[in-house]
Amino acid sequence: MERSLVLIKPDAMRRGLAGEIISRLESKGLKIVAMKMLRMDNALAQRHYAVHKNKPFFDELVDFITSGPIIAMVLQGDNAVKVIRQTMGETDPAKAPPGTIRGDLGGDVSHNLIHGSDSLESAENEVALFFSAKEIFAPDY
Ligand code: D4T
Repeated sequence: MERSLVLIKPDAMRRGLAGEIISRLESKGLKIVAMKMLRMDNALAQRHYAVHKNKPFFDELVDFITSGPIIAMVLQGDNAVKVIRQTMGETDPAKAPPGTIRGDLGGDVSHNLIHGSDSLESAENEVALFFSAKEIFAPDY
């Protein structure tokens, strides 16, 4: 079983899509083992997106992710990282196929509703940025 970090981004919160996104992920059999609503500050955004530091879109990305509240969740299940990425669809919603969160709910490449860790290694690091060990439940509740 894997654990991965999901962020429901400010655009999804503003559009009232949090419930739909959570529902799609739970329906895939993923279990919510941690969850909180928060507004990321600049320092947390810089750490979370550190790999994108030199990208041309970095400042816009940090401004957007800190622009309003988000929901951070840890989801656990078999192949959680891959299942979440498949359920999200491609980064650019215009390229994401129907049936995926981004393909069905839209947006654009800078406002694409959801973040999911892209590897097991990133998942471990990202989960630790948002949650302490005691905030994460065992999945057999
Ligand atoms: P995240 O990291 O948010 O789950 O998105 P992805 O894993 O699908 O996409 P990514 O790492 O390539 O990009 C990180 C983040 O940057 C935004 N972005 C991306 C942007 O604002 N402009 C761009 O041109 C690109 C490529 C969207 C997601």
